[in-house]
Amino acid sequence: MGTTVRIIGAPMDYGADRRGVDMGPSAIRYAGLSDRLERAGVDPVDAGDLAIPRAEERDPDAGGPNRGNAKFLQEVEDICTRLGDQVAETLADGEFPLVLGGDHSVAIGSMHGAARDADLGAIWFDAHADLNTPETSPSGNVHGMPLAATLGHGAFAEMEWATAPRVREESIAYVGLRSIDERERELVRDSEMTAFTMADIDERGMTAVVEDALDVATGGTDGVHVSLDLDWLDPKAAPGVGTPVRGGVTYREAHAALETVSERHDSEEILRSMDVVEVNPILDEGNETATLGAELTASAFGNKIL
Ligand code: NNH
Ligand code: MN
Ligand code: MN
Ligand code: MN
Repeated sequence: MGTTVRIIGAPMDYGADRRGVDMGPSAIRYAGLSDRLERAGVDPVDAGDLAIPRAEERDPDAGGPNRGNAKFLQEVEDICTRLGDQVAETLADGEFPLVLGGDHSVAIGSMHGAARDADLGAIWFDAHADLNTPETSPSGNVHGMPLAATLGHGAFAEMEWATAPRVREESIAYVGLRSIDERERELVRDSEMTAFTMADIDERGMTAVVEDALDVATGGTDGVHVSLDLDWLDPKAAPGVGTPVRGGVTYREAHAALETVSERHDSEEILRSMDVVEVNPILDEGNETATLGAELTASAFGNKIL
C-alpha cells in the first residue's frame, strides 16, 4: 500500500514582516503539488486550510509584551496548537503530514504534533538558524524562532504548545546556513546541533552533506521532520521570499538534496513529517518559488528521472 500524504494548508503570516506569505498554500497547490506527488508515487489528499484570521483584525501585542519581543505570539499559539493536533491526528491515521506555510513559525506546530508520540529528528533546509527567542530576537518576528521554540529556549520554556521535549539538539541538522544573528552563532556553536553551512556544501557537495545530515537526524530517533524554508535557495532560483540571502543553494543542488532524502526514505522509511514554508507569491516571479516548493516536495518522495 502506498503512502498517503495529507496536505494541510497553514496560511499564516503573523510571524513575518512581509505580508503575502499567507498565500503560499494556494500558490503551491496551483503549482501542481498534487499531480507532482502522484507522479512521485504517493497518494495526496488535501485537508484544506486551517482557518486563520487576518492579521489586521488581531492585536500584535496579545501574548506579550511580558513575554518579550514576539509579535502576534497569541495568534501563533492558537494556530500552532490547532496545527499540532492536526499533524498528530494525521500520523495516528497512518498518513503523512505535509504542512504548507505560511511563514516558518508554522513549523512550531508541525514539530509539536510530529513529536507527540515519537522521538523526532529534524533537517533544517534554511539560510537562517531560526534560534531567536522573544528575548533575543532583533525583529520580533516569530518566523526567526521556530527551532528555539521547539527546544524550549528562553521564554518558550513555559509555553507548552511550543516546546517539543522529544526533539533533542543532537538530532537536529542545519543544511545551507548562511545568515545568522550574533547570539544565534554562539548558540549553534555551543549546542549539540550539527550545522552544515554553505561553505560545507561548496567543499563537499550537497549529496555528501545531506547524507551526514540524515545520519544526525535518524540517529536514535523514530523519524525525521524535513523543514524546507524556500529562502534556503539562492534568490535567483527562489525570488518569492520575504528575507532573501544571496549565495544560496542552486536549483539543481536543492533537487539533489531532497532526492538524497527520498533515497534514504526508500530503504529505511525515515520521513515522518515535512513543511514547506516562506513562499510569498506577492514577491514571486511567475509563481516560480511556489513551483520549486512543489517540485522539491515531490523530489522528497522519489520523483525519479528514470
Ligand atoms: N534571524 C532573523 C530574525 O530572527 C531573520 C529570520 N528570517 C527567516 N528565517 N526567514 O528563516 O528576525
Ligand atoms: Mn526559516
Ligand atoms: Mn530562512
Ligand atoms: Mn506538548
